Amino acid sequence: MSERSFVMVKPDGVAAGLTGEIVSRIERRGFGIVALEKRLMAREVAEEHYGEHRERPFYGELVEFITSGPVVMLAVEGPEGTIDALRTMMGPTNPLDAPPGTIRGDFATDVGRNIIHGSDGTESATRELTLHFGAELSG
Ligand code: D4T
Repeated sequence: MSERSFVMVKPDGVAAGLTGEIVSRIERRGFGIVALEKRLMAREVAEEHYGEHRERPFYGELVEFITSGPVVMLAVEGPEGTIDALRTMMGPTNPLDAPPGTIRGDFATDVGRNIIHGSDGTESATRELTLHFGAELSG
């Protein structure tokens, strides 16, 4: 059984020149990169992407931030468990809680600027891959 996740280097990660480092870590770990694209996320797409946070106080800033510059979107494939393994590589949402060796623990300090996103389960992976790449890449 294989599994696909949606991974995104956020505008802060792209601006900091971390795209290569992050893609390299994912590749060296042995995961497959099925698709990779750098682009600006449209506002409507960002609102949909973060739809579950619509009622949270930081929603407006979240949408502003994610559309503030180009992002690098990836469809990443590996064996069952890949979605969770990628989240482990990223570290917790708040980079100050993220241990060294994780992407956030090595390169970020701010929860609102935490440089990377990865789907948090199979349902969100399918939803996000479909939203950003289309249904044919969703797994
Ligand atoms: P993303 O979705 O960006 O990978 O983040 P996580 O999956 O790790 O965490 P999340 O969905 O809980 O949060 C989404 C996004 O909101 C920002 N955020 C979060 C924030 O700015 N302030 C906060 O208090 C929280 C909880 C960071 C990630």
